[in-house]
Amino acid sequence: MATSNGRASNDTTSRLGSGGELHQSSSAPETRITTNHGVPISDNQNSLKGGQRGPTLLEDFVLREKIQHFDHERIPERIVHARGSAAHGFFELTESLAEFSRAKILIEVGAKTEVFTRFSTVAGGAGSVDTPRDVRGFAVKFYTKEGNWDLVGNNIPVFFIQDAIKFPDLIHAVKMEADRGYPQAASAHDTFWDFVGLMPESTHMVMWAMSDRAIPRSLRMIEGFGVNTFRLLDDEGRPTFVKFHWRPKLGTQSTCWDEAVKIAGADPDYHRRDLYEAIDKGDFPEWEFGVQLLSQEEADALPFDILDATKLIPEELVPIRVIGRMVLNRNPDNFFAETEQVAFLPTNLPPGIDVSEDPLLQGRLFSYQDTQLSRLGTVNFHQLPINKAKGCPFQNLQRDGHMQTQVFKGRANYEPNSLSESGEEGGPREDPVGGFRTAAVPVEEHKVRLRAESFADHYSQARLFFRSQSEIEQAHIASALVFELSKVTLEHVRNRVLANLGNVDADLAKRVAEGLNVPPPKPSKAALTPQNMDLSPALRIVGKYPETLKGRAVGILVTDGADGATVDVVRKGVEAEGGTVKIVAPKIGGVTLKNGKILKADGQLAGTPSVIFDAVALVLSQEGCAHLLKEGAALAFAMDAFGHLKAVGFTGDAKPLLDKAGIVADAGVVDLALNTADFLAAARTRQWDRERSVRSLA
Ligand code: HDE
Repeated sequence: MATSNGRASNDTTSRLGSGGELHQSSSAPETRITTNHGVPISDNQNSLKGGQRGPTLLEDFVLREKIQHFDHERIPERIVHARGSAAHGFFELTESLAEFSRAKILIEVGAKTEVFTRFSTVAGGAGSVDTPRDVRGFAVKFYTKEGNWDLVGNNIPVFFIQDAIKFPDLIHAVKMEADRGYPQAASAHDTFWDFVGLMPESTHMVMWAMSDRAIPRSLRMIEGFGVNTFRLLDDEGRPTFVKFHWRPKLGTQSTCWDEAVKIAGADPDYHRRDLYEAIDKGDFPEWEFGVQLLSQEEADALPFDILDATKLIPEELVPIRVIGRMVLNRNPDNFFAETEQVAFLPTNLPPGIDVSEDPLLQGRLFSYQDTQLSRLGTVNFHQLPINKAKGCPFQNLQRDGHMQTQVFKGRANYEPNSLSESGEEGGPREDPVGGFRTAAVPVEEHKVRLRAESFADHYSQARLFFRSQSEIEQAHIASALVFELSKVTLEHVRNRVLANLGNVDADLAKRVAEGLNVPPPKPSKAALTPQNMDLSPALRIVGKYPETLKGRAVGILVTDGADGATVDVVRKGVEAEGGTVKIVAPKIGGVTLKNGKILKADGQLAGTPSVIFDAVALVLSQEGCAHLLKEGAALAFAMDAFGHLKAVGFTGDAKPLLDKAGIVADAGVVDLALNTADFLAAARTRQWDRERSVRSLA
């Protein structure tokens, strides 16, 4: 019997009635598809028509509701930080700050607070790629007992601008150009460099943006910073300035620029997948949480203004005190409901944590609440599950608004009121002692539109950052500047940036000018003569964290006839250090090893390039290698791994492929038959000594 969807009616329970007629009873209510209003649907395959080939009928509310909901599923993406990836987890306080703050989350050692953390790029749209050269957002929502605390930071401790009023200009300049709609997710274009060249205050951040910090290997391997200066307040309201820091247990690691570009093509979701898969397999990323604390006197004694977001406080001047840890241990259940709808507000501050007069932060205090209204479409976005305060009750006398999900009882929607049964004052009231209080700091009395004189030094810390870098990292900064400025079509823009670089470091300006093959212009006029600050090695990446395979991935390329024992030794060594091994083969079905066993592949060669791994091993048979010599993807696999300074392990039969790929012997190219330990040691880091032999650096 033809049924509505052409399928045998085996999808409902059929039974014969007393008269022998066929009854089809419906499936259990909780398993039925319904309309959004609970009406069970009989057919989700066909719209209602006038006859099998007739017109669809307007009365088909099932079709109309479904299509109409679909038409309105997208909401405006974030105006910046549109592309993000997030996870749930917990924060645990390991050392009390009771001496400085009354915030329970900073006092109760051992207490665990639920968090939701969203990492993001800044410039690209929601559908752009994970590995552009860009800042990474590092936003943490702590669901504390005293209300949500949103620490909305970045993976770079300073920012491009000093005053919030310039933020729309900065973002307009860095995003795709207004007339042509490109480039997507890139700073290497005219408008960005025109803007930063005209804003010397951005120079320090430009150094960071051109450093390897902006091309992270993984979101699990980035540092985080609150950027702005905040205050802690103790019970008596005594303020202490504070800077917040996140330090990844896996260490900070970056890619090479060429690698980042290729990853963007091979796997636009590289960071999102890396975070999701690590958590999914129980490899939970963890960060230490640290603070830099200083009194007003200590702040006044510094040679820069801590209210200026283009300045950092070198750790060598004010050490970072580790007081807690964050572990991300659960993936979102639904990307849109959680990662897209989460709303971070720097104004979400529990009692005992307060803002400072940093003009950048001051502007942020307005912007986030405001932007959620257009993005989430209601003043009640705090009632969405992901935004709802969890660790505490929330009540007040605010009412109504779109999507009001709370059903308030009684008439008292104002305060004070005396409408409770007993006639006394009823409903929630302010708490002068336990409620949030602002630091009672003095403010000047004149209204002015002025930039503080103490903000005028735009080059000393840019110089500090550049000169504190290792030689390798300095070369990467210079090369990134050459790459980016080579994409600038306006000579006067390039020259202005070069002139500013002349105030950072004359040698840097010279190297970049040579890289562009243009004469280095005179340094631009600096408002204040740049000072040589004591270097801060803590600002480096290279050499700052232990070399490790933990959280890293090694790709083993195999062919038929490969030696299974070699694969096993490499796999065991990598996994023993907390790394992951993926088997890559010409076909996804895998290969037949020398011993006749089948080794399944995790990835097919053409779709699993070496750029997604931290190190590679080529375990090939002679015949298998002969085949791969004609396979471009295999050559690229080997060449890119070598070119990206990765360890390359190989079996003797793989030598022809290494030779054709131009791979020459060095400490990172290891014959696995001789010594797997050397391969594992090399795989824990990048072969920096190789770099100058594989690419010209500025
Ligand atoms: Fe943001 N920023 N920002 N920002 N920001 C936003 O709010 C803003 C700045 C940061 O994963 C927006 O919800 C102003 C610094 C992150 O959802 C918006 C200024 C830092 C995220 C906004 C800044 C940040 C945002 C857009 C200059 C590091 C993503 C979407 C004064 C401390 C949060 C949104 C998430 C998002 C305003 C500069 C971090 C437009 C006005 C500095 C991590 O409100």
